[in-house]
Amino acid sequence: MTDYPPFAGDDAKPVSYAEARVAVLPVPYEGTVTYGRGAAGGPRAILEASVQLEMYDEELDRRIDEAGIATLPPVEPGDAGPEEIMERIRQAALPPARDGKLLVTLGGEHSISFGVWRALLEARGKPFAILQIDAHADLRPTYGGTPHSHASIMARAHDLGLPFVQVGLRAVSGGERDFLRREGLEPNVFWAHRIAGERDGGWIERVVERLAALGHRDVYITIDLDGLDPALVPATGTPEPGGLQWYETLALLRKVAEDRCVIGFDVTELAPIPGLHAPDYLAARLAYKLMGYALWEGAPQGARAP
Ligand SMILES: [Mn+2]
Repeated sequence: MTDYPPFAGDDAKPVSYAEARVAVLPVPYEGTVTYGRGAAGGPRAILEASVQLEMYDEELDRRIDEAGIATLPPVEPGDAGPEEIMERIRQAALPPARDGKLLVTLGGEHSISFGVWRALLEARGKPFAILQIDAHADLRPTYGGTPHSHASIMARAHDLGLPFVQVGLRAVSGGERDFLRREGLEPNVFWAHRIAGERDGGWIERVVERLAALGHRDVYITIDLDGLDPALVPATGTPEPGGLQWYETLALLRKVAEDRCVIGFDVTELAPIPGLHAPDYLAARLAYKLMGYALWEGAPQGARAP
């Protein structure tokens, strides 16, 4: 279970944990998935795909691994319940959060973000804004008998007092829509069908404006891979037609990193399909690109490279 390769494998610049500016935390957990299974295999698939990454990034014109990438031991879920898993994630995320690393969590199902947010709140002593890329609002108060369901993660963000902008939504319950309206959160939702009608990317500027209006310079990005077009990522538990394309996803992430201070992110809900490597590799490339954007494209922060 623990014999994962480190992110980017032997090609990456070898660094100690102390030297690394990026900490990667694998969380192979899928306790509450409701449709397709397999998200527990996400971290292994992403890490194994990351070994194939080209370290040089033509867009940033540098090797992103020069920042130093340390891969932490995975959070082993065993047969623990959701509450205990969240506590284990919090404990694992706390040291890198305290050390000011760019914290990159690889899921696992989407509920895992909660443990990471608690660690970041505890380590930093102040809230931050969240950018969520997802097909779903994840605003059900509970689901399947637990508040720590993949379908409830943004309700937990709301509980924690972490404001958010949601991008790519296209499968939302009436109750979730009511919640968005009642709480005045609709201006922070960027529906997938609206984005699809604006392929010139004008919406990206408005996402950045909405994030800025939340009043925190620091932003955490939570990526449910079902936010992207399932033609790109069929390997996910609840694929939904439509969604974000590759280059607009990158443009959004780069713009957010330029304007805000990205303190961490997660990539969740990859449920690998044997023999189909493209989604695994996409997830690895997405994580690597976002490391680069976060470290070299924006306002100063502790983890930022010189
Ligand atoms: Mn989600």
